[in-house]
Amino acid sequence: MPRVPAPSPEHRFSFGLWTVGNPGRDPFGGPTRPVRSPADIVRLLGGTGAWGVNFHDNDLVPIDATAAEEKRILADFRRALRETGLVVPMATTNLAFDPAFRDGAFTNPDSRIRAYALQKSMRAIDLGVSVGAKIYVFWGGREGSDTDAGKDLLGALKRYRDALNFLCGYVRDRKYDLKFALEAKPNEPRADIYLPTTGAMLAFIQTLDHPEMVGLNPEVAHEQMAGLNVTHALAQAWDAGKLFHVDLNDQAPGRYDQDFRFGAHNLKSAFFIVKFLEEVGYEGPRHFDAHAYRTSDEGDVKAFARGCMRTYLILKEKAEAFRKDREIQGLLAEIGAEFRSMRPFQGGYAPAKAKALRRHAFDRAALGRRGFPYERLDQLVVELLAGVR
Ligand code: GLT
Ligand code: MN
Ligand code: MN
Repeated sequence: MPRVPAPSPEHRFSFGLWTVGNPGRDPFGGPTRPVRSPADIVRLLGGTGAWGVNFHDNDLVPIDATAAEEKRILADFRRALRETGLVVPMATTNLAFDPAFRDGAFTNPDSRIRAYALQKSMRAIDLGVSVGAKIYVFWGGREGSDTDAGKDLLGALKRYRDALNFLCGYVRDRKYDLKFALEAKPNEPRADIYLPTTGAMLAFIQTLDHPEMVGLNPEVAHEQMAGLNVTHALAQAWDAGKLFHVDLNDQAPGRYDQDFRFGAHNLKSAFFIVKFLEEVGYEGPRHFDAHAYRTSDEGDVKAFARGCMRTYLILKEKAEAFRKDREIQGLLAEIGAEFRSMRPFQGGYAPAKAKALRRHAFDRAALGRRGFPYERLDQLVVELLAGVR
């Protein structure tokens, strides 16, 4: 068994204040853990090997804070960052909690609420940039519908677009070094959330005024809630040059938004995620948007944070073992073997190629007899993950 390194800043692991700071509230019961101050959460993370801490504006500064309170909170937070060496890679706006956002923020039918959402976002962007954030996430949890009666779907998309265009303009005007990352989710808290998947958002980005400023923050659990394969979503985002950030966690199919510890439910899918990110050379934050079980006490919350990072690093070792495994590589070579006779037909279109290909005689029956050794390969992956290989 290879040595698993301890998590350290070079691994670029980050957590949100709302994740490790979650006091264990759920729709059926109040907190089971004390509410910690932002500075305290930073100190808790400081001892775990994490690199970064992210926040919503109101995780850091309560929505009703006075200017004096804001100043004190920020001074404490900055001191904790200095003490621990943690950085702020990402920030975001809370456009979900306040009753004003009950029917959405950027897509709200009420133009006053839309304008307020823009004002809140500009202020939150200023706050994030002031502590070093380079990525700004937009998760539109309330942008959606519970009933489509009364919903203008095309109007909602237009408003969403207008809001992001406005905020891109703001960032450009201010000359901030900041990129936007959109995060999809199919449902919860709305019955249906607009732009429900990473793929839907990818298409939407191309309709914005500054698509180069806007990428994606796919979340493992959110794609899984939609019944999709998150590694495929990551691949499409990467292929488009849009994988700006990633929210790692876990989820059982067909359930509510569970936000489990990374790898807690489906270790094999977690392996394919890590393998993909490491193989392509993803250099962004590895953000764990996950929550400790409500049953955890504070000590167990630390174990949760360490668990997320340790599982990632174990799976990274396993990805390396996969790459070095001769039997596995042999099967991959067999699957991907090149056929020289097909070379004349490869590459881009050319009239001569098309002519030759039209004339070529294929042995369809022989092609139909070819099998692929995925059973053998998958069992080797299982054995690798089970630690018997
Ligand atoms: C909220 C949501 C997450 C988002 C966060 C960013 S807030 O907890 O469930 O998936 O990433 O707004
Ligand atoms: Mn989630
Ligand atoms: Mn998330």
